[in-house]
Amino acid sequence: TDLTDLPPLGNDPESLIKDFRRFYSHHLGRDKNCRTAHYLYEALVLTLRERLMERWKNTRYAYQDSRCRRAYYMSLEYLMGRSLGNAVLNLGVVGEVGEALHQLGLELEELAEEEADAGLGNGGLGRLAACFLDSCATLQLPVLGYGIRYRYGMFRQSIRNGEQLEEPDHWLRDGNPWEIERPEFSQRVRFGGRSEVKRTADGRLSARWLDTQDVLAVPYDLPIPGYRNGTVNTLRLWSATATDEFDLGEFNAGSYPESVAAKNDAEKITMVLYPNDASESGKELRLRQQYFLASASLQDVLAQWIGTEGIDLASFADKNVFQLNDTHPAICVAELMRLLLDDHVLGWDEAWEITCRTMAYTNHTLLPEALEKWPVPLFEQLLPRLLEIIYEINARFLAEVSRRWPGDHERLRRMSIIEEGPVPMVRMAYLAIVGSFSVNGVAALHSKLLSEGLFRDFFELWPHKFNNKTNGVTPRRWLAWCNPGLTELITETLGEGWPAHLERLRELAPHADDGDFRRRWHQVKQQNKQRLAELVRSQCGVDFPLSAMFDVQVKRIHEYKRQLLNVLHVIHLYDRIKRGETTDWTPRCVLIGGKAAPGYFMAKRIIKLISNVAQVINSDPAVGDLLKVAFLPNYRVSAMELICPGTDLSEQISTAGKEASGTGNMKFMMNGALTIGTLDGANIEIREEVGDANFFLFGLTAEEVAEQRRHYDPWGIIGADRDLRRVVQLLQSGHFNQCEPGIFDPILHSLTSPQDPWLVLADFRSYVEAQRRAATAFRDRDVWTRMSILNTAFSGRFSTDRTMEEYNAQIWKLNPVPAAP
Ligand code: DL6
Repeated sequence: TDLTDLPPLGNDPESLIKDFRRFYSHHLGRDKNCRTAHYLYEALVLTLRERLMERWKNTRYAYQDSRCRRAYYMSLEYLMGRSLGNAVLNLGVVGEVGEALHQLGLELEELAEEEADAGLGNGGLGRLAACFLDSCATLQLPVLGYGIRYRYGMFRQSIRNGEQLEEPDHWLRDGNPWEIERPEFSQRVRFGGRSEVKRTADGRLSARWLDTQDVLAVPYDLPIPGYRNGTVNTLRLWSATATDEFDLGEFNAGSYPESVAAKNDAEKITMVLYPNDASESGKELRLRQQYFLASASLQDVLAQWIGTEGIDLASFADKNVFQLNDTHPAICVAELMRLLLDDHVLGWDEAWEITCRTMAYTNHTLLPEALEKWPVPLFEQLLPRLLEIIYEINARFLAEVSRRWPGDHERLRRMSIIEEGPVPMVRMAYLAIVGSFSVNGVAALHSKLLSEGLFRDFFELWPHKFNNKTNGVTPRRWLAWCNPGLTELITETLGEGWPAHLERLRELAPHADDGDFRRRWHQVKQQNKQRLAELVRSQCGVDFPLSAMFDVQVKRIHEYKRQLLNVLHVIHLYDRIKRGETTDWTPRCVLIGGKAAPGYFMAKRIIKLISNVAQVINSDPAVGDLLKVAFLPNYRVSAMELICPGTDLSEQISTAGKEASGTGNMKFMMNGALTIGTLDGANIEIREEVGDANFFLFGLTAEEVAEQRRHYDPWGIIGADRDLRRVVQLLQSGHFNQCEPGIFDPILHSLTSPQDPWLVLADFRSYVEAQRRAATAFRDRDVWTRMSILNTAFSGRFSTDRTMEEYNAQIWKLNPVPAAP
């Protein structure tokens, strides 16, 4: 008998209420005296999870029965945010759940607030992984996500005296009702020890990895529901724990606690996410995390293969593909080789062919400091067998380079996976390129710069490997769920179904000329601004008047993203107000938010500057409602769900050539915000889609940036620009740090240095002019609303459904597998 063969569960409000009450009372053991909403939230999750379980099992069986080719998304980060609203939406039960809760005197939005954000990522890269999973499930692609179940996710940011404080994010404190622990699929991961190579009787070399310290990887599965299609895919997160073995020596010597202490060491591996978006180099624990994910996941895939296909790996590469999310999981290349050579006893050529046919690598940054390199001595001590394999991969690779460019020693040095130097380093990006059949960037400009610059040598060797896959965002979370007002208006206009066919938003374009439609669009925006204003009031204590332009920049704080340029413009507006230059003024509320890496001094100082400038401006009665400024603490996924629907102007102002793609830019566009931006990352493609007339472009191009850098003269620029001079003088005078002398000197120094890599001042004038154009357009409600509608209408390309279709058509080559109803 199939124990799991159960009658389907009803989705009508009565069935939902019955199950909800049963979970609340019998499963969670709560009664009428319970005072916290948390258990109501949990009972609702369990009610929905039961419904997901059926579909989850059916999806697994469908994949298994069709013996389909599968892809695995390998990522150290998944910025999932909350799951409740998304599950309700994707299950297609928004109305039914709303009705059921209404009958119980409850509200979905309130219960949803009880959920902790799953903040297992830093920013764009981790959130992209989460959007990809949603789209793969929606497209019914057999894709499984592998990641780490960090006990502590991205730190919680609070602001005290204008400065960032970090607090641990203990997101699992109240448990996680979505996850299913599956200890039966645990894997052993080895560290340390030594490698011993021997020649076997048949003359082959055989390696053994001995005297290792082992850790157990225990998987926790999270359901990833597709949009109203019956599919539920899996995100499998690994948690580290000690193996069961005692240290018998210690145990027999009477040291029971010492013999159990290994548990702590093992658990450290998955204790905390590294809170740095531009790479944490040289930290042993970080390398342990990377290898832990790679080894556990690859062993899991091989074990499943053997379970269903047997020990013959001849067709393994036809049926499996691994997408490496940046270099963080690049050690997969060497680990798959190790597993195939040492555990599955394949020869080198056979193992290498499988590896190169199954690995694909995505690069997410051009910033040199984010390109991971590991010291060879660290590798040798932690993963000695892996280092041997990397040396062998490198030797064979360099032989190929030599055959292609005989005698070109400089090129060999440049391309070697091992960087020479006082401490030799393993270049993880090169390992990923050499071991993959596909290398992609995340927006057209970024991919071009990769093949022309950073990876040029590799492009010359293997042009066929290189391709572009422009990022996207999932329209389910980033429009249908987060913006119910607009969703209702769009559904009324286009009918159902558009969230899974986002190109259909184009049909909104003709409605931009309809006055009544514009009026309703504007009304929705005002309601969303109201929600955002409430957030700002409660979090920052600042009142944002709804008639003002809401001008927003939320993202990690980084010099290349140029929050400083935004601040310079704010100071310029303040200076204009103080001088009485306020004819035809557009009132503006500037909101900035984002976390700084805890060790990034300049980023933290930028937060302090924003806070101080906000304090001075907001408390100056001469400014009043003409200008408001706020720094929003603890920017995260759930905050963005309120922010992007209520934004008028989206700030995407990085130095051209530095932002690989950006995805916040897409969320804002989808929700009808207009972009002020440079020709960087996906901004370029956003502007192409929506047209120059509906985008506020400014600044140097990537080529001009490279050119300017050679003769950059910030003092010359200051001298030639009266407005900029006043701004710099205000900063120099200590106007924003009257009781804190000198604290902004490092910022002034950086802005005025000819070495400033971000060329902030070079773009000041054209930024101010673009801001003026935006302000003028905003004053005409019809003009602005028309542009807003067109931004949403032409945002269809930025659905991750399109991105995933491209990955699938050109890299993964999977067939969609519908789940049984
Ligand atoms: O591809 C997702 C996202 C891009 O949209 C951003 O432009 C880019 O900065 C970000 N990259 C990282 C780099 N981290 N590392 N390494 O987060 O990726």
